[in-house]
Amino acid sequence: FNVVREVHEAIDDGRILPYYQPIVRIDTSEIVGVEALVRMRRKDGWIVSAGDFPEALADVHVSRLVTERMLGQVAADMRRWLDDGLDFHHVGINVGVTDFLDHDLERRVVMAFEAHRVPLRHVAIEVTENVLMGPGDSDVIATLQSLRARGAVIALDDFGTGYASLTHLRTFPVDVIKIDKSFVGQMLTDPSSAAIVELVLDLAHKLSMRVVAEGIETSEQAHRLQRLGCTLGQGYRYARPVSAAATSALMTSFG
Ligand code: G
Ligand code: G
Ligand code: NA
Ligand code: MN
Repeated sequence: FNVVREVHEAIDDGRILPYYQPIVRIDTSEIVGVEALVRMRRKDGWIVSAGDFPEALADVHVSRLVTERMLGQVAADMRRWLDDGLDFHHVGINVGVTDFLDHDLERRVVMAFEAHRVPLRHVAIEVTENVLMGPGDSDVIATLQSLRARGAVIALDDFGTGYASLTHLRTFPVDVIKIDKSFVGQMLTDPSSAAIVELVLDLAHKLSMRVVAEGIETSEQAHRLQRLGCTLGQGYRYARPVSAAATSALMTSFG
């Protein structure tokens, strides 16, 4: 069975939904935000993640519909959290290369959040280096600049794994660098990974960017990151991605 068709059907049936993974202050484990991650509920009820349907996110038509669903549901969830008095800074939304092809991403983002009266200052747009370096890069950068001018935060995801060179950090409209989980996962055993983490933290601070360490799984990793001056993190040590309802409960209990 073709996975692109399966996702298309899931869109029609309302079985495409966001899960959320908390982003925390490493020193207190206090939740400061979440990252939205797309999930598909299969007909058998099983929930699968984006890694299981990359072809669908690469398909121009289907990925557009997936993004539409994600924007709408994330905005609605955020409205509910704000109404419930839950305290969070940002909710991150992942966008890929295909999201920029129709040149209307800014309008789509603005409309989705306006429809639910959610201020864009609570929204983080997560892109990878490859999105910034890809075809139509000047248009991508202009779109991100406009979203940023409207208050959104721009986060550079999986940092260190893509093609961007350090000089690009000067010109990219970036507020937050997310250190890829591969470096965090190996920083205690591999000196080069530790050196890269240190370098990214140093560089980001000198460029006045914030840093989120991804893929924190152990308290040892958390402590080392803290000693290196990394204040924000994300990973299974704190929470796995969970449903919107479970996210409210997490934000309530920690907030
Ligand atoms: O949660 P998970 O393992 O499935 O994420 C796998 C990859 O899919 C990650 O690189 C993540 O950035 C990407 N991803 C997750 N959610 C979305 C989404 O809503 N849109 C796009 N374009 N990519 C996503
Ligand atoms: O590319 P991106 O960073 O958006 O991908 C996020 C993916 O990483 C999600 O699929 C999420 O489930 C996964 N993830 C989140 N925290 C951890 C972690 O601590 N360890 C591992 N191995 N994966 C994680
Ligand atoms: Na991401
Ligand atoms: Mn990431």
